Amino acid sequence: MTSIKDKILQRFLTANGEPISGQQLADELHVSRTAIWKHMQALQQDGYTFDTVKKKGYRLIAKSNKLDEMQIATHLATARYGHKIYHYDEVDSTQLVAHELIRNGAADGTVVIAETQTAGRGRMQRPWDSAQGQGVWMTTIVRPNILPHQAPQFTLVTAVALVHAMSDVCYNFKPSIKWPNDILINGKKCAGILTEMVAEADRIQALLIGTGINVNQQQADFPEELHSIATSMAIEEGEKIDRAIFVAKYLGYLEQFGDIYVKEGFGPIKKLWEEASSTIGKHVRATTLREVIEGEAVGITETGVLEIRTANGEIKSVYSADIEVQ
Ligand code: BT5
Repeated sequence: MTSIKDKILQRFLTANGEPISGQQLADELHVSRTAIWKHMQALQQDGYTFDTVKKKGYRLIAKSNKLDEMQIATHLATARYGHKIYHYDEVDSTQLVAHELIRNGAADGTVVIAETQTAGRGRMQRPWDSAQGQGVWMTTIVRPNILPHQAPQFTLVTAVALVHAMSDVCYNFKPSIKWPNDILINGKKCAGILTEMVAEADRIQALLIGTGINVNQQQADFPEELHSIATSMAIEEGEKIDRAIFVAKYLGYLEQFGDIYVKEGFGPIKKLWEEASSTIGKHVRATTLREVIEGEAVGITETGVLEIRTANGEIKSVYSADIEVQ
């Protein structure tokens, strides 16, 4: 249930800068003016700035920098995804919080977002740099009716959703997908996807779609070791991006493409994926847990597996790997 404080915020976020009086809010929400005043104080502590317009009431003049539920909700146009958002200032990892929520029965489309993570991680427990307030460090819990072996395909569904959302809010670059889980802009990594699953032998209980998206960092915000390989949407766009609008768009595409995938299979997603990929046709070096495979990335299969043609003409299937594009 939406709290009174959130309802007040919602009114201001959709008032387009017009003033709203305390009395009007009190009447609409059936609470006292003192209660309204207390909630306004709390909103100011959260980072929202209001001024008072004589005889007319309060006006929202600056939003908080935080990626809280209400800011996303104002832009959200989904049937399920993002209807429940857990927002934190700091967590160890949004994946760990999501695991706990799944144990407690969290619904399809539940989202966990943090302003920063102290133990954000990539695949194989690699550290993930999660600059305070600058990115989208987020896990979406999805409960698709698919089999456990299909889970990696959801990483590709997510990648397609991310590039579509980025292209909706940015105009100065074209993001591309590096198989399987990276989004690149001008050759540098702007986002990474970590898909985890809670499953029984023949049934998925839930997928945890972790997305680390560099949104508003400047080059100096990245640690030294990432300078040559990482970038952000703001660096490439040349201006700051509204994270809430971006997240709402991403959730919209994730729900849309996820539903298409569950209903129609991987075919329609494969087409969108190929349009956005920068891996196909390139000479690549794939490091899997067992071997290193070098050759031309010729395509992905109907199930999302990468196929590489080696120097002796053999086609090798790669299910999971780190890819260097040469
Ligand atoms: C990934 O792993 O790319 C998946 C990253 C997923 C992070 C999200 S954040 C929300 C959710 N909660 C979590 O704890 N995780 C998820 P991988 O392909 O293994 O890439 C990891 C590598 O990317 C590291 O070894 C670094 O080289 C590099 N890296 C780390 N932080 C980065 C950043 N902010 N931007 C670009 N590259 C980064």
